[in-house]
Amino acid sequence: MEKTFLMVKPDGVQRGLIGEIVSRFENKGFQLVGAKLMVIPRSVAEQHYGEHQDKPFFGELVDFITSGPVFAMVWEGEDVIATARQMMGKTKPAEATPGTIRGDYGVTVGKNIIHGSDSPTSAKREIALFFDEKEIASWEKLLNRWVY
Ligand code: DAT
Ligand code: MG
Repeated sequence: MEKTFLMVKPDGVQRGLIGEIVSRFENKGFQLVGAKLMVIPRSVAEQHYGEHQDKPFFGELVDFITSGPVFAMVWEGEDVIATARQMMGKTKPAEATPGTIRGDYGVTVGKNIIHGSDSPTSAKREIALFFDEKEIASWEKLLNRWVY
């Protein structure tokens, strides 16, 4: 089954949105297989956002994502990578549809609440960057029988 890396960013943690965000993915029918509250080391943040290292906002982005705890998660499900991106909404909250996480809770691009992997390749890379294999639980969710 497909896995993706999702993360409530420091603004979402500070605003008390962890529970709301976890609920949305649970209610959708996806399965949580890993989660932890952590402060991201700067070197890990620079690797995580490596594709943006030449962008003018890179320094600010790394400062922000390391500024306080994030809630890092691994979720599993059919087409979870693309579907989670849909549920997050567009990068700029002003362009994100109401009903999406960024559309409902974000105002500015710099504080857009949630990160999610954008492809199978980045999901694999990001899960490995944030989680040890032993931190990922393989479990049978009985409700899956009513989802699939
Ligand atoms: P996403 O988080 O939707 O995958 P991205 O990978 O293009 O978006 O950018 C990563 C983060 O960088 C994004 O969530 C917020 C920040 N960011 C993107 N574009 C920005 C911009 N023009 N100004 C400031 N921050 C930006
Ligand atoms: Mg991205």
